[in-house]
Amino acid sequence: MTKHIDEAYRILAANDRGGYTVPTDRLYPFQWNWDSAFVAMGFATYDISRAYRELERLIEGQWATGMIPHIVFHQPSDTYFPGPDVWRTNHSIPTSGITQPPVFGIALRVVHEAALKAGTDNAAARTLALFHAGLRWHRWWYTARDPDGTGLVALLHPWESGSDNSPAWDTALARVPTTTDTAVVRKDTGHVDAAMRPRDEDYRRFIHLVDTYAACGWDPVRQWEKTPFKIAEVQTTGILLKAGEDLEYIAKSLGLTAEAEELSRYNDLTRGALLAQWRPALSRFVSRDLVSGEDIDAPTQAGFIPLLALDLDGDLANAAVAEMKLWSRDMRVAFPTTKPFSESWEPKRYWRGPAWAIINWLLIDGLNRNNQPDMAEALRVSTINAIEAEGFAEYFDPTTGDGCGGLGFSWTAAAYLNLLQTGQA
Ligand code: 9WN
Repeated sequence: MTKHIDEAYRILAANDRGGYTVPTDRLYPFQWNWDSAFVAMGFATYDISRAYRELERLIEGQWATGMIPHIVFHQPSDTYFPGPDVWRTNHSIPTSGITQPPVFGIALRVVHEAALKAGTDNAAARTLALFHAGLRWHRWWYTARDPDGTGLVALLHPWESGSDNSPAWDTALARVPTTTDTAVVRKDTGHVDAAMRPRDEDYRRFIHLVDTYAACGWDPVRQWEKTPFKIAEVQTTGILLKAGEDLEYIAKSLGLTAEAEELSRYNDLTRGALLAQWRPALSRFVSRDLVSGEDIDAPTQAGFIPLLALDLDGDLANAAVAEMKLWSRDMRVAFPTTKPFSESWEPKRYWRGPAWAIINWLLIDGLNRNNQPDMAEALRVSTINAIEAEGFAEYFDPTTGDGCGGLGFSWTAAAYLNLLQTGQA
């Protein structure tokens, strides 16, 4: 165990580019939004000042609208596509033009509480500045990505989900043309096996959407009108609600009454909306395609992420867990991101089947919240064992346990440190 803890520290140090952490060398040479939030929670287990720094560097990229972009291009690199020239966002620090799941608020509470416990210098001031950035981002979600006030927030690009090529997008993405104004010159397949990555056709559609939004001048209202891809999504909304609860908690602890009330209103709205996405026949939550108006019933991990932010009735939680057990049965490593042996299941292809340590982390927290300690513990042990056997891989083939994708991965190191600590609690 000590050997692996040291290796986790070594990876986080090796991926440090000056106060921010790249997901892994070369394949992802910039600062990614939700990666950094997980990484900050990893740092919070042993270096609280560095944990704050990770979040502070991320918000250097925050837009005037409040959006925190999915990539901040602090320094140039030619090992990743698409770079700033494709995004054309004209931000003073180059950034992408889309966002990613708002794990930030969850991370901020973890860092804040660790700082209070350790008596870290300047903790209150550092938390306060980050809290305001987080609140501005949540306001952006509720205006730009839920203009009708439904309580569910929408994604306008598969990359915003963090689960880029999930089967959940297949139907909606098929409506997006494969034509692009930009040359698609992939770099990812030069770093890892193409069979583990999204297909070329997916990339062409991803870039078509980037071209469309660049042509809208990245104006949220124009994008909302123009987009052929608009998904009210339960994984992101579940994360937003948990982060909203954590920001509300911080607001109360800092005596920010008006801000706490504002967050509480958002949270109440979303809690009801998310609960309404439960489908008893499927024993999970479903997203909605806002272009077709239809439920997205593709069986993916996203259907269980709302447990993170909801206190479900016992029957409902038991039904979700029974379904999760069914998906995990006979898997060497849980939790598969697509239901095993379903039509779209591909155990090695990125978000179409593999198990990811950070997804497990969110699921474990959701299971514990909903009084399911046995399943939570099984998943925690399964994740730790996979990492100790295969190293800090980007993700794992659930059927064989093989580590896949990039190696020396920052969020896998952070997950390992966090999951060890959860077990000691
Ligand atoms: C696009 C960095 C990121 C993760 C995402 C993961 C992958 C990027 C890509 O890598 O996405 O954002 O180029 O494939 O899907 O979750 O944040 O680790």
